[in-house]
Amino acid sequence: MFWFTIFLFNSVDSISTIDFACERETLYSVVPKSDAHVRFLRELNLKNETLDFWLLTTLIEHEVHIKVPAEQDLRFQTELLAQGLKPVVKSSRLSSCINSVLQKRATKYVPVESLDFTRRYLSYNDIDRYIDYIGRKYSQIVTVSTIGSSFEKRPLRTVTITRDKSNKKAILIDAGIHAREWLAPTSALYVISQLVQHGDANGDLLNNLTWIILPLVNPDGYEYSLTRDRYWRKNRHPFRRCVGTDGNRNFDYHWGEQGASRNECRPTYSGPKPFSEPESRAVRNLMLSNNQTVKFYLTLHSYGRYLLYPWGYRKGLPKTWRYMDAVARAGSDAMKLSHNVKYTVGGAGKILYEASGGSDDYALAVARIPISIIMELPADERGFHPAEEMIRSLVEEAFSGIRAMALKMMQLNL
Ligand code: 0X9
Ligand code: ZN
Repeated sequence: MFWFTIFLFNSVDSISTIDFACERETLYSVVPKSDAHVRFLRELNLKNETLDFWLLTTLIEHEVHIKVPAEQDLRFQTELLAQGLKPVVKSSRLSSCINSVLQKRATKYVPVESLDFTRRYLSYNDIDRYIDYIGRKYSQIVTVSTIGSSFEKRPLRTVTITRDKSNKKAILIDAGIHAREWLAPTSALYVISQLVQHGDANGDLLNNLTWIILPLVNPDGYEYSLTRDRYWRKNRHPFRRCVGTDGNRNFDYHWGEQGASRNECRPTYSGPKPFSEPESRAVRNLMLSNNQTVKFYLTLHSYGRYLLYPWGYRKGLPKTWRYMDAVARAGSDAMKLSHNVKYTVGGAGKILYEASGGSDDYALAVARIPISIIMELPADERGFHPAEEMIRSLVEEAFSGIRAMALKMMQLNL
């Protein structure tokens, strides 16, 4: 471990000094070949607190990605080899430290009309400025609302897009509950831009549908991951020993059961009680106050190219899974056609792992939104932060899937 001292210039031009540890870490890829391998990896995830599973599925022959700190490296390799698993180094130069070029770019002032989130990752402030701008410039079809605030008091803002106020069905999209999944808020912004700035090409999506979009559920975590620790996942609520709750373990449906940690130092900490966090409460209120019209809840995450539906807290499926499967398959077919990519479709608990307290399960079971889907967007070899040159094609791909899912949902009698 080595220590860096970083000088940050904040907006009032004073200088603050922050010391933090830059861990040297390795990202491994492992491919389970049997059920025993899958079980072993799942148990390793539950028992070893220092490993960070970036990609974990229960499917044989599907890659699993694990970030391993330097001091654990030898033990990790030995344990896996003993099971007949061959860990392959995907990246040996990972560091949670922020790349200063990226940081400077994210904080550089750019006039709002020129902000281009398809070419670089935006800071929280820039996302907020863009939302404001869209609200002002397209006020005939866009309403911007503040639906709550984050733990550190950043406003949580939705963009509602509707052409016809008497609209019947609505789609609710949120993104960025997990801080480090930068492509998720970026894709939500891209959906907004396509609908409002390219409304002519997307008339079919606006005619009979209202879009309610919350592009950044966890702004405190997002900003922290952009400026301090790029692999930060949770929000920034401080507890006695560690910081942060995993928002996607904090919803009150089978809260605190499988796949959610009670340890506040773990990336999947469920929080001290259901809805202990302002961000998950804001999403809940948004679902409940619109549940008469919202027929489709789509939550954007990364990574792995998955379209998944409940249940997440267990392996089984709800009675209505076929509707969600049809919508998800429309999305994966469209992306296969437009970008020749393969999305895996199925139940979240079955395909990934069981994890309770997720927003997707809550949407279906409690808010009674009939179609609830989690979209795990793609990565490149850098994992959560694809190269900026890749952003455009990745968000275009995502939009082609989202457009097809919205159209499919409209055909269903929900
Ligand atoms: O673990 C999660 O929260 C999601 N994966 S991620 O890599 N983006 O963290 C998957 C959640 C699936 N849904 C539920 N388990 N409810
Ligand atoms: Zn996520």
